[in-house]
This record gives sequence, structure tokens and C-alpha cells, in this order.
Amino acid sequence: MTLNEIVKQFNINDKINDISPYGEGHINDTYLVTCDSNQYILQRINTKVFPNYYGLMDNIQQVTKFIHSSKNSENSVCLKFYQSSQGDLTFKDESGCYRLCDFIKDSYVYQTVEDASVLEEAGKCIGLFISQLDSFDASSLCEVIENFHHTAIRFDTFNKSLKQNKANRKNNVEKEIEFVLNRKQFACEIVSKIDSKELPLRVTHNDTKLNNILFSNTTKKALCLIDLDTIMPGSLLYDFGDAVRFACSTAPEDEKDLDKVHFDISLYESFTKGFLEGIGKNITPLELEMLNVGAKMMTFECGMRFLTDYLDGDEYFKVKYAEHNLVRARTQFKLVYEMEQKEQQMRDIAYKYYSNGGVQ
Ligand code: ADP
Ligand code: GN1
Ligand code: MG
Repeated sequence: MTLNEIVKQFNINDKINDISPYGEGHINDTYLVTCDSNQYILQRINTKVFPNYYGLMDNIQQVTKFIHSSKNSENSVCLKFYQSSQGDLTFKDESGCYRLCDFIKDSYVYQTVEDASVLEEAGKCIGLFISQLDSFDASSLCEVIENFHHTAIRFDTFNKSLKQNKANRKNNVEKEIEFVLNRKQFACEIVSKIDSKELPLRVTHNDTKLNNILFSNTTKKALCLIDLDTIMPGSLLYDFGDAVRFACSTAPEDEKDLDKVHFDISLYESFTKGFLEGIGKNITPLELEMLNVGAKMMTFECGMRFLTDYLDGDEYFKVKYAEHNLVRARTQFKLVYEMEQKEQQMRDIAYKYYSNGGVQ
């Protein structure tokens, strides 16, 4: 079937004028569908990454419904998916599994940002998302990707890939390998506290990079989080940290010139301020204390995942050239290194906004 025919399976009753690849996601194939009346987003779900796409769509449905019906949802925008001729929210043919949702009008995403107010907005949006889901029953959600942010297991997976050396690339990256291996102890810091129940499991988004937040063209405010595929039980530190690793860098995730890549502490301050405002009272003292660990962990984990994929021969993330995953891994490790140097400042920032009433 052509993409045109596939869109028609969603019964939108709108004349299709154009279908073009859209966005910068690393996982799904995304298309902007322009019709006479509306625009839509068509996605071919990456079923290698998400084999349980029924469970995934069910998670999204439950969570978006819950947010819509919650008390403080007056201004929240939510993704709306269409039912297909196959009777559910996906359409499957020999080329894959597709879904269609409304393109959120007058919205855009940032790939990088220098403006402190955008960071504060992003922080607020993510904090609010977690607090809106505070009373959601996590046991009704399926774990779409097992151990997604279990950094200790990610560390073991990295070691296996290193031993296998499938793509024969190990010798090019000795420095990067050493960077990872030197942080074996660190990799356990969050998961061990989840295991001991010192850190609570919540319902989290788990993929909060900046280009998964829609902003309004008109008000410049954050509208909503998109890319809801990885919603599942997780730690607040994951959502805080993953956003920081991407949004508080002075350069894109795949910048080749490492001299341009820095962890920007003033962007971190703006993001943290917004996040603590959005999360309100829904944060424990240990979570607050460990926000900086979350940022460092998610950056380390992501770098390790990019390097693992590089060693495997680029099986997971979409790449545009042979060294793309390696370039990405290097930016993440540079950021980790700089976060290690700024640990105390990062901790002080969390308490600054805590004592200013951000949390109380
Ligand atoms: P991936 O999982 O591959 O990252 P996303 O769901 O994040 O896919 O979509 C990729 C990009 O498409 C987003 O970064 C955003 O720019 C755009 N996008 C996705 N859904 C919408 C939507 N409903 N409205 C507007 N833009 C969207
Ligand atoms: C992927 O889907 P996307 O592009 O928003 C990945 C995240 C990584 C990110 C790195 C399901 O996010 O975990 O942090 O790339 N998503 C999945 O940019 O693996
Ligand atoms: Mg995305």
C-alpha cells in the first residue's frame, strides 16, 4: 500500500494534498500529512524497538485519557489518535504498523536552545506531567521496553557488545570504552535506590528530550509532551535527567566539534526552576538531593547506548553516516565529564529553588 492509501484507512474524510517525512526522531518514521482542512502526523511504529505495539497504544490511551479528565487539565493539550479500518488505533500491512494523530496546530519543537525562558517552560511542562500522573495506577501499564533505564543492565549489555565486537569497531574507540568502564559503580546509583525503595517508582515519560515537547507558536509556552511510546513506571530522576542532557548542552547531540559542546549551568538553573515549579509537592527529599545524579546518569546512559549501538553496527538508532552513533556518544561523555566538575553547583541550584518555595 502507498502512504496515501494507508492514511485513507483512518477515515479522516479530508482530501490529502501532501505526505512528507517530518521531524528529527531517532526511532519511528514520521510524516506530516497535509489535507484540505487539517494536518496530521502519520507514524510507522518501529516494531523492532516496540514489538508490543498494542500494549504501547493502550498505555498512551490510558494516560492521555487520565490527563484529559484530571482536575488541572484545563490548558493541557493531548495527542488524539484515529481509529483505523482494522478497528483499533493502528493499521498494519506488509510494510509495517502505522498510526495517525492530529498535528498539534501552531506548534513547533526546538532542537537546541539558548533562551532561559524556554528551558524554564520545558522544565515546568515535564514537572507538571509527572505530578498530573501522581495518582495514576502504574500497575495498569505494560513495560513497553523492559529495563529501559536500568543503567546497570545497560552497562552489562555494553560489555557484551564489547566482547562480541560484531562490527569490528572496538579498536577505534578505546578512550570512549575506558570512559564507560571507569563508571561501573556509578551505573548502579539510581537503580540500587529504587530496588531498596528509597526512591519511588512513578509513572514517567522516559524520553523527555527537548524535541519531544511541543511549544506554541503564538504564546511561546510549552503545550505538551509528545512521543508517549515509553510511558511506563520509572523514576522522576529519569525525566528530569534526560531533559537536562539534551536541553542544557550548548550544542546538538551530534555535534562533531567537541569544543562547542558544554554543559551550561545557567540553562540547568532555568530548567530546574521550572521543573520544581511544575512538580510542586510531588518530590521527595532524596529525589531533590539526587536531581544532579539523574542528569549525569541519563547522559551517561545515553552515551553508553550510542556507543553500544556503534559497536553493534548501528542496529537501534537511525544514523545518517557511519560514525553518527560514535559522534553522539562523544558529546554525551563530554557533558558527563563537565557535570562531574559541577556537581556541587548543581546540587546548590536544586536547594535554592526548593527553599524559595518551589516545592513547599
Ligand atoms: P520518534 O519516536 O521517532 O522520536 P516522535 O513521536 O518524537 O518520534 O515524532 C518525531 C517528531 O515529529 C517530533 O520531534 C515532532 O517534531 C513531530 N511531531 C510528532 N507528533 C506531533 C504532533 N502530534 N504534532 C506536531 N508535531 C509532532
Ligand atoms: C530516542 O524516539 P526519540 O528520538 O525521541 C530514544 C531515547 C534516546 C534518544 C536519544 C525509544 O528518542 O531513549 O534518549 O533517542 N528512544 C527510544 O536522542 O529508545
Ligand atoms: Mg521523539
